[in-house]
Amino acid sequence: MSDTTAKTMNGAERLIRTLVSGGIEVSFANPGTSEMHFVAALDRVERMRCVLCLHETVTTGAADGYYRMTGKPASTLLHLGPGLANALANLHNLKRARSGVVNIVGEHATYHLRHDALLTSDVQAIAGTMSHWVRTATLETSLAEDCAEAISVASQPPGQVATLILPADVAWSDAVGLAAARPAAVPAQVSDTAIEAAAKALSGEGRVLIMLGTRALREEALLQAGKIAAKTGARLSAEVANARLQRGAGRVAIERMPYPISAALETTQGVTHVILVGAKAPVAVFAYPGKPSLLYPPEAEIITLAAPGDDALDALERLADRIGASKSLPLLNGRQRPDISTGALTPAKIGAILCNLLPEQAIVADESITTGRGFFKDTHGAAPHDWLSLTGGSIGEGLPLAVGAAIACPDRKVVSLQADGAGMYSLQAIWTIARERLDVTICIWANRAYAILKGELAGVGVENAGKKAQSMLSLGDPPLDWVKLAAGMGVEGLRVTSTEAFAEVFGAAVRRKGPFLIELDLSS
Ligand SMILES: Cc1ncc(C[n+]2csc(CCOP(=O)(O)OP(=O)(O)O)c2C)c(N)n1
Repeated sequence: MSDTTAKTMNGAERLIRTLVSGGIEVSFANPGTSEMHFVAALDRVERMRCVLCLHETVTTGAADGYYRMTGKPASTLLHLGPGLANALANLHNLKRARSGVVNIVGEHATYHLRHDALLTSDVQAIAGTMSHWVRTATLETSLAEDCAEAISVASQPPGQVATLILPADVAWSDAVGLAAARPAAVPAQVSDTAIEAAAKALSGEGRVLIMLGTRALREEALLQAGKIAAKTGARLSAEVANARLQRGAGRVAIERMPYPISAALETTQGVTHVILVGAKAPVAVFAYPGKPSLLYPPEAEIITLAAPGDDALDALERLADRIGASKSLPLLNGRQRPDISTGALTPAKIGAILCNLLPEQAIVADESITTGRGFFKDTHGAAPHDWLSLTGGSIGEGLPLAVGAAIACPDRKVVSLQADGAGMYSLQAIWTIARERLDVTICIWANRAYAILKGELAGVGVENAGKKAQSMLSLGDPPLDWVKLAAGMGVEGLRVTSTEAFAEVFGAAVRRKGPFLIELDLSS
């Protein structure tokens, strides 16, 4: 940076240089007029990779995938209030994943705002709903300092949303000064009191559930949790949806909290203590008439061993040590190779194929919804891999997550497991996958329905749904043609209708490098 400190440059260039010097080298962008100086400055700063996304929901979903895999924030570039509004659904998922991002939103020039031109809106208010920190840069203050602060905020463990609003005249005016982002705080060590409280619960008579989330789902932390479970008989569970779970053969066996309330309650029946490690105590995703919201006995004691931003590995190691579990043998998944030869193309067969053929160190971006209900269980014995799920329930993040993960980890295969309805929210991501030549195999579960909502209709107590109601849950007329949609965006693909064909095409797709889409016709 020193060579550029004294040089005159505009705010946009100063901003990009500050981002790069703060370790932010990827920007997921969808610019407009007010961001043109940022776009122009890209050619003057070498290390910034700017990834064009054709809808803003792709930018924030990709930034989430990138953070989950690198632990480093990316930046976005969004166009005024409407661009930010388009980005919010996946910003919500990103925030729920406890990821960090420097969310840059262009704004009208400061002197232009009072004229209420047609793209004017309350950007600060829109940003406030999904951000931990919002700042509008001004001509009077230092843009570099604002940017450095945004980077620091975004990097605070476990990760935060920092929104920096950039008026066009701040971007085009000269900006001086250098600012360095403060190093991110390291995850805090938990207190001895927290270790003692957890140890006491584990040594008592009761039934203990250990809920693991965030960093506690990484391989080494899971190993410690597995030792604690082996020693004490405590049950381990991940949350219903998890940002990144390291799993597969040779890693600690762990289930997720089931989505259906009755199944979740079965797993927590009789639990007297819930120990939280980077996770929240489980609650139902929705309320249903006559069913509880809490997914554990209300009288159970909740003990927080580690908050999501704390050092989960250290906490689990100390706890294992404290209770004498350091040498216990955890239950590990064995490598499984279920039969995949023939039979109808059912979800169970698909799960078996995934278990056999997921490549070692694959990154799975899972938005499978109904078709994929069993995939998590089906793939415990797959080769070791990372599993990313939809953390905020706002559908349309699967394909963008795949973009971010593939940019974060160019040497690993990304496998996108995608329900068709959810896929339509952000299919523009396929174009970015093609343009950036990302190593992603996309599997589309084409059941041509909002299948999950059929069950939800019954679940909330609606009996005898009429034709109009049923038609709201059908995507069959006209049928979506994903192979053509992908071809139209530069990605090759094939439709398969049999188990044999899926095994063959998926196997070939994951062996070669580069994008490929497989549409599985599950409509019959
Ligand atoms: C942003 C957003 N809009 C709407 C919903 C409500 N919703 C939940 S699931 C679903 C349909 C999912 O259909 P599909 O992706 O095809 O999955 P399937 O159940 O058929 O496997 C909808 C519309 C949501 N969760 N998020």
